[in-house]
Amino acid sequence: MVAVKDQIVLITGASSGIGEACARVFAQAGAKLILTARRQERLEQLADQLSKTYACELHLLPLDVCDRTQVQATLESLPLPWQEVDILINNAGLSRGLDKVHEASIQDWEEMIDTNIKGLLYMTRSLLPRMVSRGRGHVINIGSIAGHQTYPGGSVYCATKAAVKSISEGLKQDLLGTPVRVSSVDPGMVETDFSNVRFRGDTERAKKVYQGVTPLTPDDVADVIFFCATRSPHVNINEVILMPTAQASATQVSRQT
Ligand code: NDP
Ligand code: 8X3
Repeated sequence: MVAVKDQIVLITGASSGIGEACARVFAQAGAKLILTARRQERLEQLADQLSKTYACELHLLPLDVCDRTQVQATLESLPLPWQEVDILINNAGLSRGLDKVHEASIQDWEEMIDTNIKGLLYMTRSLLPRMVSRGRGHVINIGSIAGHQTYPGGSVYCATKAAVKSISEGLKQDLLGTPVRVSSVDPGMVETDFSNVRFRGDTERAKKVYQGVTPLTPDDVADVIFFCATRSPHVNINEVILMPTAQASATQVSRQT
């Protein structure tokens, strides 16, 4: 196992769910964290807890990953001690709606494509050159089982996660011959704000997604991400698919009634 102590880890979508759980795991292990998301106050609350509990070094970067100009400008002007990012965790992402293509909102599609695909690419394009020139780095993309299997009403969200899968595979090929690693961590059902965001605050509908099931927790996923990040430098975990024991595929879930 390789220690992440004093490594700089940049986590997108650190204000909630899987990203927040990653922040805790890496903070506990002594990493230096750059935490990004749009909701600055949530980042500040998390930073406050982490610095009190783990005394870790933190840099907060309120950022909309969809805003290409903002992403480029912000990452180009990172303060000197934070410029050498060792691990990029591309976690920011969302789903909107669960509608048939002929009925869905085009605005919802744009938001998912802009965040899950273009946002991930902007972050990667900004940070990867320095990893390559330095000869050290790791990009960890959060995909989904939705990138492996399409489910009814999920065509565009699933397409965005299939794109993440292709981008991870392509990156692995592009980076061949460099020491920079690429992993894709692809979870099934994880209980976070994800369904609340998908159903725009309809908490009853969101709760039903996890009814009668023990879903994955954000910590379960953060554990796997941490595992990928801490292998020996010659080991690249390409892809991990994890799902609750009570889930067999995107559409097959065993519920206790
Ligand atoms: P949450 O809704 O809890 O977290 C999503 C995070 O993404 C938030 O921190 C949010 O921060 C951030 N985010 C969303 N849009 C943007 C944006 N434009 N710019 C910057 N940050 C943004 O959901 P999860 O933790 O579940 O989701 C994390 C990732 O895991 C996503 O990529 C999701 O697709 C994936 N995933 C989730 C699964 C699940 O069942 N929950 C299963 C498989 C994959 P803010 O709003 O403050 O900007
Ligand atoms: C999130 C999991 O199955 O709701 O990516 O798409 S699923």
